[in-house]
Amino acid sequence: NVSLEGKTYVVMGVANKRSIAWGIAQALDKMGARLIFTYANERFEKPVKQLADTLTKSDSLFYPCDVTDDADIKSAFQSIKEDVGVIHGLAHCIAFADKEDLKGEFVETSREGFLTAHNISSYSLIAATREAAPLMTEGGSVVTLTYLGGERVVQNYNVMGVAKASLDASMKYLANDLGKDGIRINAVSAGPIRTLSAKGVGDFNSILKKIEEKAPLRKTVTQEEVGSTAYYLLSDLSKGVTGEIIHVDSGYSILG
Ligand code: 0WD
Repeated sequence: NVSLEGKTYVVMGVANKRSIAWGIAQALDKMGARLIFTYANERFEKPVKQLADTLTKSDSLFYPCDVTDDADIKSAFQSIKEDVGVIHGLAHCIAFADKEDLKGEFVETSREGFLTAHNISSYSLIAATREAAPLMTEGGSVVTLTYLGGERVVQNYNVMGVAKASLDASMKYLANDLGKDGIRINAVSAGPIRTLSAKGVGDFNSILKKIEEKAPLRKTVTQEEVGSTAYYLLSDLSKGVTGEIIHVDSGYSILG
């Protein structure tokens, strides 16, 4: 165990207690980190603050940050700089696609739906990392969340799969840029977990069922399992690791 006492991490994307971001926040809190939460809009302010009240540490900070707006991202990290100065890492747990693009045939994807998915789910990593990196003056680590649908075709995942492929490649290019500043960036490819976002994916139940039947571990993964791998990537335990995708998926991705 490597303590995160004295370290500060920004967690983007806690919507409710089922959010994968919340699993990451709990794992970091358990190891003694101070947490900073950003949320998309006022609607999430109260629930995020209520969740943070259940953490062991009570020094969390909260900032609105709609990742479709460059000015919003800039001002959130500017405020974080003024309020805490140095940060040690960032967990990017944000994605969105229109529901109608998460079912049926991929070939029907509209230009607008394609751009929305890529804007929120992929470009946001680049924009947030650009603003966060200057605050990581003691070195740092960024983690993003991806999914198998970016590596191969997963029924109904459609445009989000293509956005995840873009996210994965962005993560690698960012790793190459940031390495010289002592900043690492990696992705966790999580198995399916029932969250608010997952509700949008057509026939999500059968995706979960397939994992229980076929994955080597014969079970779906938990937020806690994703959280502890994110902790590993955000801590010095993974000091030599950057540009990597770690599958936390009960082994499902090794199957043909
Ligand atoms: O099965 C799953 N649930 C998997 C999820 C498997 C593999 C990967 N993932 C990924 C998702 O694609 C996403 O990148 O994990 C990440 C987190 O998703 P989640 O935990 O499944 O879903 P959810 O709880 O709905 O969180 C998504 C967040 C929300 O949080 P906040 O508090 O920030 O609002 O993305 C947010 C959404 O509101 N979000 C935005 N945040 C800022 N600006 C925006 C936006 N414009 N749009 C959506």
